[in-house]
Formats: sequence, structure tokens, C-alpha cells
Amino acid sequence: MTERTSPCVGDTVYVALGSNLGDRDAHLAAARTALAELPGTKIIAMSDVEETAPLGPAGQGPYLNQMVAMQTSIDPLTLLDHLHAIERSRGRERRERWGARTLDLDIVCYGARQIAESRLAVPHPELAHREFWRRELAQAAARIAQPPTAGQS
Ligand code: PH2
Ligand code: MG
Ligand code: MG
Repeated sequence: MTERTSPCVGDTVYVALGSNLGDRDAHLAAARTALAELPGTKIIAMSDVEETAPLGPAGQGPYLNQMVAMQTSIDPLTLLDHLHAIERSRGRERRERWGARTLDLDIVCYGARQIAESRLAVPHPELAHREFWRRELAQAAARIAQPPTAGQS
């Protein structure tokens, strides 16, 4: 059997950042700042930024990708609206599927919740197919500070 346990656990929300157009580092930095400024939201860990080969139509440049772990009181569909607004603030245009983009923000996990709405599927269906997402998610998860256990000082 090849069944794997989902990395989407607890109440941690994981958002994937991606950019392969323009000043990629600046788009990711702006995204991290904007996520940290969302109401009721705290970034609790991040993966490293890594460069990845583009998936999708040929002729586009490499991506910078990063996974951000957050705690948020924003519900999933409202969070999706916020992510789209942040994308638009970086000049994101929606043209061809999986085409080059200045900034892409995807909800990969929303805690352990399973969501199947017309505009939002969580865990993200691509998680099973993108090794770099799983690596970045594991790296961010390992960096979430553990509260001290009772009795320890
Ligand atoms: N996102 C896409 C399409 N292709 N390729 C890489 N390397 N990284 C991405 O984040 C990515 C992609 C659309 O979501
Ligand atoms: Mg995407
Ligand atoms: Mg997207």
C-alpha cells in the first residue's frame, strides 16, 4: 500500500508562495509582509525559499517557492479572498492555467480540515504531486516552536 498520512494536521494553516515573473524575491517578501498583517493571523514558521523547475506550459522561467505556516482566525473562503487581493497587489494577471505569474498564494492545508467547495479544495490537490511542497511543508512544520511541556522550567 502506498497510502500516506496527511501532513495537514492540528490547526496550522499552510500557504504556498510562488513566483516566476518579475522581481521574484520582492514578490515573496511582499507576500510574507501582507500575510503577517492579516487580521487575527500570525506567521509561526516558514520554510527556506527554493528555486524550482516550472510545472506547466513550456517557455516559462523557474519559480521561487516557499511554504508559510500560520495561525489564523480567518475562515477558509475569506482567507482565499485575502490571498487573491494580495496577488492582485503584486500585479497578478490570470491568463492561461499554470502560466507564468508574479505571485501565486495557495492554501495547501487549513489545519486538518477537508474542504470541497467550487472555488477551494483543501488539502490542495497538487500536494500529492509536488515534492517541493511536501519538503517545504515538512521544513516549516519542523520549525514551529513547541510550547514547553508542563513541569519543565
Ligand atoms: N505553480 C503553478 C504552476 N507551476 N511550478 C513550480 N515550480 N512552482 C509552482 O508553484 C507552480 C509551478 C500553478 O499553481
Ligand atoms: Mg498554484
Ligand atoms: Mg493559485
